[in-house]
Amino acid sequence: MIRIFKNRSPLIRLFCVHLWLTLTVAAQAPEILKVDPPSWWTRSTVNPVRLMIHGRNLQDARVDVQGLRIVNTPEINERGTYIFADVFIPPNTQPAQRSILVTTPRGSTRASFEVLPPLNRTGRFQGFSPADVMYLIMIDRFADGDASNNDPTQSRGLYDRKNKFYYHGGDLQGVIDHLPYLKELGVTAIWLTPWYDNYDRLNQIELKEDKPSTGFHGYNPQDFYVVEEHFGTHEKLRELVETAHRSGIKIIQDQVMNHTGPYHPWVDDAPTPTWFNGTKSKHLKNVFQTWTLHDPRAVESFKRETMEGWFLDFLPDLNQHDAEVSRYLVQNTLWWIGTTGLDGIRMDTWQYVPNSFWRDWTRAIKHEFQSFRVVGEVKDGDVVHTSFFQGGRVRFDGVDSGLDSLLDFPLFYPVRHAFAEGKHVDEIPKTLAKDYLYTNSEILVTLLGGHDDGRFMSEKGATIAGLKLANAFLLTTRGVPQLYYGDEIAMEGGDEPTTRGDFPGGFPGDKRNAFSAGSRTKDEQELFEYIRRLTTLRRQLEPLRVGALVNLYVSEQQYAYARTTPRGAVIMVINNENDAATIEFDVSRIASAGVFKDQLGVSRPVQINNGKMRVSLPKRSAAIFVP
Ligand SMILES: [Ca+2]
Ligand SMILES: [Ca+2]
Ligand SMILES: [Ca+2]
Repeated sequence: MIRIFKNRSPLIRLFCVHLWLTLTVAAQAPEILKVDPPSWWTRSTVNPVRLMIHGRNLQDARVDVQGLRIVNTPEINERGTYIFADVFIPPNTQPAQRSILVTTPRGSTRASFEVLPPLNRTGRFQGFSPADVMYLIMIDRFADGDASNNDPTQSRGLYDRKNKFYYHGGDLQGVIDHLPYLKELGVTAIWLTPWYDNYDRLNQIELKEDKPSTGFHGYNPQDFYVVEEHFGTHEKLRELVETAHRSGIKIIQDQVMNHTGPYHPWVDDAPTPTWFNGTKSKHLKNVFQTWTLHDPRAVESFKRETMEGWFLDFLPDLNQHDAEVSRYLVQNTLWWIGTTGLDGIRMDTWQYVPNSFWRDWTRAIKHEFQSFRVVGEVKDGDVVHTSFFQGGRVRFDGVDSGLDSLLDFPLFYPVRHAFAEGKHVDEIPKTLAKDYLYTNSEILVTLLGGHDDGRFMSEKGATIAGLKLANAFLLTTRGVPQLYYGDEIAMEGGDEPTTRGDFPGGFPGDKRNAFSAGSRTKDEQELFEYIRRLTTLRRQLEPLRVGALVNLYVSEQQYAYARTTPRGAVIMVINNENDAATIEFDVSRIASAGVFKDQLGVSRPVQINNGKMRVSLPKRSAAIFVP
């Protein structure tokens, strides 16, 4: 500046100073980059709604929303990059796009906020129950219904079907296109892996097999309010929920509240100083001492590395004790439900988030959507540990988390051992014997496969006969059965990347289409038909959905149990041995006489004599007996 002023006339100097001032002020004018949430509905239990306005030069800002009232003094962070403002939405507000005006002494700028009508509740926000058959879909790997989003402008170069760590093109349209297939299989609820917008670049932090990877799995959000561009749009998501509901299929959203992806903009510009537990350069690393979480003797500081440590040392751990974080996450959850009509949530990494936060979060959900249900992921084989996280009881920490359901990993491992590896089947009733530790074991989500474990068919010793037995057990025992996409056609994949293989026929250029019976192999077709038969029986026979589970007979490789209601009973017999077996057991509690017929075509009808049932089964087979 000084050099420019030298040897200039006073008039030119004056002009230069004026220009410099104008440019400086313009450079400091406020700018809005994003508003979370972008919309809300009238007559919500959340009112006022807390807006988080992200931008630049927001110091000393005043916020006005067209036709609505800001009811607090907005809080603004020191760097002037975030404003928190409470907007009140009177019940009779006309749904419309509203203009948000942010004014500072240096200028003003606008953004928009939409007031929506509340969605009609009929057939929406339904929750899930043991009457459902859930089906887990990894969106990117199921079906590509829209090739135009495979290599989007905002994230070029992340699509490569030959690379198992890149996007493969699967999307929400692909799920819509295959709803009839799922209906045919007997599915009534779909759990979709996270559809949040994940990072638009290669991940250079988490190398996979020494090479950069992508966020195709969905668990590394860069924006909690946007649908990933490889998967579709918010409109497409709404279309999926509506179409699924019309087919009698519910939608379960996979959410993550423990951490963000490594490239979330918050990492370099946190909305509050305590937004994360630590910072990118200084934080604890997660040590996964999860047993400390249910230990009444562990002091809080002992649990910190597990509760607040960053996963793998690079997934930024959100601090739910920060009131702004807590409020942001609660509203984010309600927004997805309230703007789409979805029915349930599967919550990732449940145990690494404080129970006190979950109490507030579950209360907020139930307050607005009474029938809604949540299943939490606590990946642990121990019932003592897992059951601690279920709600319905105040624990030693003085908190009832309010959590409805858990993924039943304690049952998952014995099921794999028995039916894939051929180990003793009695591990299953021994695990079920611990059900009293749960506040409600009937609502647990049971599974024999998922996206974080190798597939059933890749276990040592796995056979189609074993997989049929596993499905027979899963679809007749207590709980809400969850299938994993592709297990119904015996897909293989021994580890995390290969367990997430592409469904054959879901992608352009696939050699065959296993969605269609004519293209399935004999084994695939036999298994598909068997599972379809089981889901049909579960739908037809009330005891299989709501009956009490009663163990009738257990030996190393034979297991008999009943599902009973005051109106009827169904008796299951499983022979897990590689030889035929005959067993006899007492059923006097269910029937003293009469004939029971097998619904799976394995056993001849069985006559009950003096309250005893004698059953002969071929090797590795199961029968479902009804009077
Ligand atoms: Ca696609
Ligand atoms: Ca993205
Ligand atoms: Ca945490």
